[in-house]
Amino acid sequence: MSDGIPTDGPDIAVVGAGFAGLYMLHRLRGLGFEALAYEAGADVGGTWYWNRYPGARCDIESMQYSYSFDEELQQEWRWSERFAAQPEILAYARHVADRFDLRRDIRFDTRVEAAAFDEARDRWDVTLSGGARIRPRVLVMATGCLSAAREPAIPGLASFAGPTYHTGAWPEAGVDFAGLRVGVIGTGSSGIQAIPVIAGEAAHLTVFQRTPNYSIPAGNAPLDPAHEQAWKGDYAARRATARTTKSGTIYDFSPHGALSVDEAARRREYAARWSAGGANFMHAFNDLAVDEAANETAASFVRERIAEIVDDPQVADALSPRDYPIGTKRICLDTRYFETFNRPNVTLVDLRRDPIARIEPDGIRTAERLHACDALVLATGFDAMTGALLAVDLRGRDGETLRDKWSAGPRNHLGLMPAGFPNLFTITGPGSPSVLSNVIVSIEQHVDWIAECLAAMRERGAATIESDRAAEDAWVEHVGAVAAGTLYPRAASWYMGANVPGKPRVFMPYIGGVGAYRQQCDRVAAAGYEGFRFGPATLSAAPRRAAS
Ligand code: N01
Repeated sequence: MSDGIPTDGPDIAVVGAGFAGLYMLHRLRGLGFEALAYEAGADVGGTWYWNRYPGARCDIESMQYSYSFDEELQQEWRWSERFAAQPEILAYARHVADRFDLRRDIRFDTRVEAAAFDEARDRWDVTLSGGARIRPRVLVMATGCLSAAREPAIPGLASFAGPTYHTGAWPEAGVDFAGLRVGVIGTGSSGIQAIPVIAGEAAHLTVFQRTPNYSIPAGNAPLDPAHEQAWKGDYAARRATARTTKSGTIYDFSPHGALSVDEAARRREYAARWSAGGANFMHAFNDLAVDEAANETAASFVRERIAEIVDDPQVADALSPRDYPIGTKRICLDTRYFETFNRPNVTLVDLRRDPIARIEPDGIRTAERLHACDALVLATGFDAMTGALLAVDLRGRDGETLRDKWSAGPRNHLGLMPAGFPNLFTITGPGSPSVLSNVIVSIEQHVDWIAECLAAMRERGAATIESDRAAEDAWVEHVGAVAAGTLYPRAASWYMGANVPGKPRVFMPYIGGVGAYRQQCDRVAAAGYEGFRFGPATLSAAPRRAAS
């Protein structure tokens, strides 16, 4: 396949072997399709393969952040902590790959670089790293929402004399910060998790913060065996409930609005949830995402806790978010994050007051002075949701590029398929609940929908499926309208594309909720894939069954 002459390759190509790619491969195999996955990394795990930075940990509880598709799998796997750390989640992904014998159909260290739809053959012409080409009928993008790491455009970054690490592409061998002066740029979820751990290792840590973030104590602890048993004894029913919720996660949802109770009751509720830890805090009242005054009660409660925890009032003030509603950027969960700023070896640089001028060989120069660093950590996030998709040169009908099609923001039907790109599915793509949900719940729903759609295609003898432009227009409008009814667009967040210079400001995920979204997808399928069009098989494009 390396001579540049297109060969057929698998019938279905899955791009990525993270949680989405692994389950997609398993489902396709179960349906008798011939599929291969192509993975840029050397192993499975996706985001949990690349994000090995110190302190990396899930912010959804272990008993909920796992696959539900196999009862034996969910019964046999044992999580050790309430919130699993990256090595354990990666071990879980590896276990799944081995248990279901998926590795034989994954091509590692292979990046999908380009894919053009060949209208004469109804096949994708896909170029892999190294120049090999394959011609699958169907392309499933399981590329993840937070997988295109973003380096900041700070002058002089390349001139830094010491090593520079990005949290989203951490060295497999780990990094020893002992005795070093470390600079961390960025205080999103990644920075907030890494900072306390690096502070414990480094001689000195300087944190460069542009925007302070709301963070709630995770309350992580060894997993309580009684809690584990309660879940495992009732797993199927709890998973079914989770699928009907807004975020695909069971929380202690309050039926009350924040302003419907008096201040003392409100504070009691916040205090109880703050000490229990976790994102349950954000469900203390049912209107925090939509009512500004309600939201402010939660935001000010967090600011008060920061002021209590941090010894230096000036530092506490700089760490206190004020200019966007709580929860409209992904809420962070931490382990002694604010406490870290009481350590004598930690300095906070408030970039809003003292901005970075440039990076020099010896460190970071702000308007006021040079902050000497031996190593730099970029916790600067991702070109989220669209970055990994647009990193592949995707061309649909008439040679239209996805980059052009999405130049004013992502467009697709149901978050599953852009019009003009037949047989191209996106798992947890923009326009679907994806990053606003327990992503494994959303992955399972998308994979099941796509698998059943492909089976329906086979049944009909169709060669192609593609979404209608009118259906796409209606969906994009709906996604925008639902977001506009919330406080989310108020924050300059990566949900809005605001962290990438020049990226269109569009609220990308679907905020209508996992339960409501699933119903819409199911309704579309039950109505014969309403809003999608099947194309007839041509001789060269007839669907194939796997030999096995
Ligand atoms: O990235 P981010 P992340 N100069 O984009 C700063 C998931 N996740 O990797 O806000 C100075 O949130 C930037 O500042 P500002 C989770 O969904 C989950 O932390 O743009 N600073 C910000 O502080 C999360 O939301 C888990 O002003 C610059 C930071 O870098 C998502 O991934 C763990 C800068 C980037 O924050 C992304 O989180 C980790 C510059 N030029 C991640 N450019 C868990 O499950 C950027 N910044 C717990």
